[in-house]
Amino acid sequence: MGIGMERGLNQLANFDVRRRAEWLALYERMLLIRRAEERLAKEAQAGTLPGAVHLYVGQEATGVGVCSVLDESDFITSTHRGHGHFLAKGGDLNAMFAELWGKRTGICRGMGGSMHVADVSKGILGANGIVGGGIAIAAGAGMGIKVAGETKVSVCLFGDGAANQGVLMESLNMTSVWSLPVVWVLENNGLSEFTVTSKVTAGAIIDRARAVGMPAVTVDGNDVMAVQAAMRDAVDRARSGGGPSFIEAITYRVHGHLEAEDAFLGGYSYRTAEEIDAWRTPDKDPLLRFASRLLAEGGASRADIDAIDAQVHAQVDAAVQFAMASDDADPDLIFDITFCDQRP
Ligand SMILES: Cc1ncc(C[n+]2csc(CCOP(=O)(O)OP(=O)(O)O)c2C)c(N)n1
Repeated sequence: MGIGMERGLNQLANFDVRRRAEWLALYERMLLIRRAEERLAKEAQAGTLPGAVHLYVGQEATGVGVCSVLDESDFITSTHRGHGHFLAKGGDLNAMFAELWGKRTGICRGMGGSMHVADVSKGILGANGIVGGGIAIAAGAGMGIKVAGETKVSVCLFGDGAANQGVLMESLNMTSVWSLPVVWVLENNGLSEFTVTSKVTAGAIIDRARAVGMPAVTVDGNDVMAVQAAMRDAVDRARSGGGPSFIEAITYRVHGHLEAEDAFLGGYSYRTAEEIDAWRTPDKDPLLRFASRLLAEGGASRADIDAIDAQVHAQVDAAVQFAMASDDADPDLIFDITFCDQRP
């Protein structure tokens, strides 16, 4: 074999090794979100988890694909369904669980709970109990980046229900006019709480971005590689001064709007069991799909996948133990945090 050919084969082998590691890391992150949330569902059902939780199960490929092309210093804003975004952007599982259990070791010292997980040191500007609450924050973060002359990116993850908040049109317009480094990621799961979004939404949401001259694409939000590719284009555009972009990721929420939603619904149902099952199949579920691709094209073996599963299970168990063993949040903190040192 000639030296040139040998070098070529080595390069190919290096590329494959790198790709295998990158793909396994994507799979591991999606699985961490899935297993963490399945555990939360179990704890909620057993009555051992306080408060309401809105789970991201089924949408993991969107959050992970989006965050896989971001640096730690880039910003994301999130939603009430924010655990997956937090973990995808590198948030700490122990600190997130402790936050959900209302403990001092929580990422917000137990004062925020599930709908307010945030870690500004990792660019996670926060989940948000106000639907659409992250939209203007993301636009503002983009403005801050531009004023500071930085090459960072601000990403807004929001739902199709949130798209009907007026602030979206204002923010799309301003980020477009001022060419701000913002990526708008619509996680279109077709549902807004207990309402099918198409019943309350005129036209296609993506056209609202096109109306302000913004590049906009629709991708399969359950295909982590498709999301990653669209994000790469959008982030390159934003970092190089090309302004905002809009990505619509088509996905589906497999769990209820919140755990134990039946207690709210009182017998009413807004979707069928068949519809939910259709999104759990190997050709729809983001984890099953990516596991097949890893085995077929990514150089991974069944043993690699099983090893990740075992490691993730252990990580989730350890996080529950950490949360439960931590001290409860200090109620006195409310005066330092909420009222900025202004004690009554
Ligand atoms: C300002 C505001 N209005 C209404 C609600 C109640 N609410 C909570 S979630 C939700 C629907 C959100 O749908 P979407 O943005 O598509 O997100 P998804 O739940 O599908 O992730 C509504 C109306 C709220 N939390 N805040």
